[in-house]
Amino acid sequence: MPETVFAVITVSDSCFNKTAEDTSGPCLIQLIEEAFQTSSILGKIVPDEKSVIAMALCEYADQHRVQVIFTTGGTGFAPRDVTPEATKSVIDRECPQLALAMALESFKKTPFAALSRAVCGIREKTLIVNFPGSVKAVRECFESIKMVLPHAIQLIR
Ligand code: MTE
Ligand code: CU1
Repeated sequence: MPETVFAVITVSDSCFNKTAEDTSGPCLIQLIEEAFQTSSILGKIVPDEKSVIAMALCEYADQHRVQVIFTTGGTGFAPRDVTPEATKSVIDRECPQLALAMALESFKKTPFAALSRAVCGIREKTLIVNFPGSVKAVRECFESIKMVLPHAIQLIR
């Protein structure tokens, strides 16, 4: 079985422009390292542009053939929050219950979970999971699905 390879895409205009520091991407990388004992984690920062996000997703899925791509940011209601639309444009199959699992756990923490439009889906053999942009949300959402990820990865390949 090939080693599981992950990718983390931080979706944020301000992090891309370097007017803000990316804290959620590094946090997510650390969570993956701890949970899966791996350092095979690719990562990049992209602006809140649907086509650029979609291109990054396709690059990791089609060229690097990573098993799971996590995105952080751009799931909310602001005009430039388009990560879910970019994700929907590249997936073959949606995984609504994975998003539901995150939402149910998130509602135990905050009613503002209602403001995330996060999408999960599969492109060929790559699982794509949207997380909200804050470190707090990334920690909570990762925790809520990490237990089912190994079996999910096993089923997809
Ligand atoms: N989900 C969890 N688990 N914890 C959080 O703190 N924050 C919410 C929501 N989901 C939050 C959460 C908030 S305040 C917003 S605005 C939305 O995610 C969208 O965030 P994003 O635009 O950074 O993706
Ligand atoms: Cu918010």
